Order: sequence, then C-alpha cells, then structure tokens
Amino acid sequence: MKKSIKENKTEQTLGLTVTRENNFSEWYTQVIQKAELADYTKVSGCIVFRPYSYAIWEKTKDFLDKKLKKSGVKNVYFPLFIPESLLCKEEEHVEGFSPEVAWVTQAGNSKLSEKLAVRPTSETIMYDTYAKWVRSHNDLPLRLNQWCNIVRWEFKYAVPFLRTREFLWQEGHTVFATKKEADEEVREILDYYASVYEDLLAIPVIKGKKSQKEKFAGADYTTSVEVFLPNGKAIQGATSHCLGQNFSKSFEISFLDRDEKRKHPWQNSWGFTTRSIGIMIMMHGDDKGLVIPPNVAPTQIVIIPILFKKNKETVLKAANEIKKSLNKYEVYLDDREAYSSGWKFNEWELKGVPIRIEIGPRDIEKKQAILARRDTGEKKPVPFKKIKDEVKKTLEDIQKNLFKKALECREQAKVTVTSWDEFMRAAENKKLIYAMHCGETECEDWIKDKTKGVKSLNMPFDAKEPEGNCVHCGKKAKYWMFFGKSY
Ligand code: 87F
Repeated sequence: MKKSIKENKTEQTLGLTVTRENNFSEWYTQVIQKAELADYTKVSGCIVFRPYSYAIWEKTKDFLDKKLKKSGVKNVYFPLFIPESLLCKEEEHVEGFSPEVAWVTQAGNSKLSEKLAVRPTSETIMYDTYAKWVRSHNDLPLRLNQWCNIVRWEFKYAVPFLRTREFLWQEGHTVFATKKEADEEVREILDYYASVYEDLLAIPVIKGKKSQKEKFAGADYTTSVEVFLPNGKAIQGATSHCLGQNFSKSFEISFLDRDEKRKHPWQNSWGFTTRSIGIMIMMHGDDKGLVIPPNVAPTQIVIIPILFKKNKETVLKAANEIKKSLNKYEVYLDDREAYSSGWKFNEWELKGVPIRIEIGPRDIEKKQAILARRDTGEKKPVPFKKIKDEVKKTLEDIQKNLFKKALECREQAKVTVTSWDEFMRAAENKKLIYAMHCGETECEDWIKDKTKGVKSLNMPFDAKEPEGNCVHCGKKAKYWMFFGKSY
C-alpha cells in the first residue's frame, strides 16, 4: 500500500532508535515517551501519568485493594500537610530523610506560623490521630490504608516511575494488641505484594528481611520483595515494616487490655508504589517496545482489519463479530482509516498489546483470522470458531511465558559466592550475588564503597542456616544475603 508523505514522516519517529541491550536507559526513556505512558513537565523530577500508564496503575491498584479489603483493611484519607512539630516527633523516623522533605512556609504574602511538610509518608499525622482513637483492646486491631500521592525531594537523577519527586502509592498503617498479630500481618501483606508482582505483573520476587543497615530506621524490622532486572540491577519492589512499639511510645498510643493493664500497642506500616509500573516496563520490554502481561494490560487484544476499497464492509463486519465474541476481554478494534495496517502493527507492538488479530478479505474466504502474540512474535491462522478458545489459551500462555522468562533471566544472573574475590568479580559482571554476611552495618558500608554501590537486598525467608564466615570481613556469618547494584 502506498503511504502518504505525512505517514512516512511519523513512521520514522514512531519506533525505537536504540536497542535495550546497547543503551538500556535511552531505550527506557524512549519506550516511556513513544508508548505514551508518561511525559515530562516543567517541574523537574515529576512526570505526567498519561492514560496508558494510569490505566495500568488502576488495574494494579484494584487487584491489591481487593486483597486488602478482603483481609479487613479499610481505606481512609489523611491530610497532605504535616506540621513540623509532628513530623519531627519520632527522631529516628525523619533522621536521614530530612533533606528530602518539601515544606510549605507561606500562603499568599503571609508567612505561616508553623511550616507544613508535604507528606513524604504519613506515619506521624496518622499516629497522632490514632492516639485519640485507640482506647481499649476493643478498638484493636485498627487497620487503615490510604491511596495517595507522596513528595520526596530526591537529588539523585530522576528515572520515570522508579524515582520521581512525586509518586503514587498506598500506605497501610495498622495497630495490634499483640506482637504476634503484628508479625503475622507483616508477612500477610508482603505475600499480597508478591502476588501483585508475580500473578499480575509476571515478575518473580525474592521475599525476605532487610539488613540492619537497609531497614526503615523507625522500624523493628523491615521485610521486602526484591526484583532483579535484565540490565543487571536489582530494585526493591515494596516493603512491609514491623514498627514494634516505637511509634506507639513516642505518639502516646495506648490501650486498656483485657487484664486491665494499660499497654502500648504494636504497629506495622507497609507501602506499594507506582515504581511497579517502571519495573514491569523494564522487565518485559524488548527492542520493539513495551510488552505488557495480559493480566494488567489496558488493552489485551487489538483487532486490525485489513481494509481495501473492495470488501471493506464485509471485513469490518467480521472484525466486529470477533470483537463481540471476545467481550469479556479488553478489546480495541482499530478501524482508523488514516493509518496503514503496517503502521498500526508497529504502534500496537510498541504499546505492548499481548494479542493482535489481523483479518483481511482472504482470511474471510478461509473463515479464519491471523493471531499474533507480542511476546514471541509468533503468528498463526485460527478458524473463526476457535478464536475464543485460542485467545483464552494464548493470553494465559503469554502471562506464564513472561514470568518464566523473567525467572530464567534472574536465575542465570544468580551466583553464590564464598570469597571476596568472587564477590568482586560477580559485582563487576552485574550478577545477583548470594553470600553469607555478618550483618554488621559497617561491613555493608565497606562493601558498598569497594564495589561502587553494591548493596544488600534482603535475607530470603527460605534461606538455609549460614555455616561459615562473612564474605567480606571474615567474621562468623549470621545470614545468607542477596546483594546487587540497585536503583
Ligand atoms: C522521606 C522523608 C521523610 C522514607 C522519607 O516504607 C520521611 C521518610 O519515613 C520516611 N522516606 N521514609 C520511610 C517510609 C516508611 C514506610 N511508610 C509507610 C514505608 C511504607 C509506607
């Protein structure tokens, strides 16, 4: 088909101009902009979530929100502004974070009597209120969650979705009468996070406990799900903290227990952010653009009718019938006549739609359509009658295949090392390093220093007992730990 000049022009700029292998960060920037996921603005470090990425966020959010509600968590909304006196109440909490806090100091021309932080996280404002709400054991457990935006004034370079000054998340803040309940919930929530990654986003995670150095300072302990990306970097997917009684003591939250004694309750906090979208893009994307797992794809199937002047109506009618038969999926029938079929193929590949169905006059004669899958590029004719079954099977298969590929990539990069020499070599080769460690913060600082940025990720829950010495300092090892360069 002949193309207009205008069309040719667009075509030159539509596709990606670099490969993922050769220039990962440029590849990522191009994918995000060309697939219309995000855009930059005049506010440095902040991005626009365009409809396509916001739709992915909504799906992720719905999936997690359902699990939280089923478990008994209720949604709330607390103010965006936190008075300075509140934010600084629990010292350990803000320590180290204070350079990242953005402040409102003025309204119009008048200075505020107390400056207000734009929430970087909501522990303080929520727990100040919890102190009023929690009176007796009958008020517990208190399990609240909010979906909101957060501002942290990062000074490291921004990476869309992964590290921006404003982002979206949910933060759960819960209160229990006993440590046992709190401990159990930390793991329950971490399992939900793992399920979002594994079942929805087709991304395998490592569940474990953070080291003393990497845990949230206000917490007794921090658990996380960690992801290994195909560029050799690791990234924290989400965290679930047991805050112990640290905040209940400083915010004077107490309850009268069954034994008539007044006690400080046990608290948790946990969060999952829009960073997950960036992780998904990096994990599955390829040189043609995005590859979105079917379970989270805003459009799961695109139907492209191959239109000629002759038979146009027949082809469109057949395409519409296919669309109708797939009404339980998110289907888009791309019948725009201003674009050629080839142009549309490229566009939907760039946008990572899992299945493309092509249908032209010759297919109609054969009572079939062509089904193309985005993950493998495989194309095959499918008889009309079998389309529904084939689509169901293919979507399931793509979902599984993406997970499997991601898992293979991680397992290939994983090395267990027992000497510092091996550790250094593995770090240079961008491996996911598994090693025994003493657990000392100072030792981790040294490792980070000597390797130009390798950090501990977590100590997996399913680790064996460490029998041996710390890979770096040679002291008796306390844990098996994952290490990697990270975002
Ligand atoms: C930045 C500025 C001020 C992280 C910050 O992980 C305070 C903080 O407390 C801060 N950056 N944090 C830790 C957040 C802990 C916790 N909050 C609830 C979570 C999950 C959701």
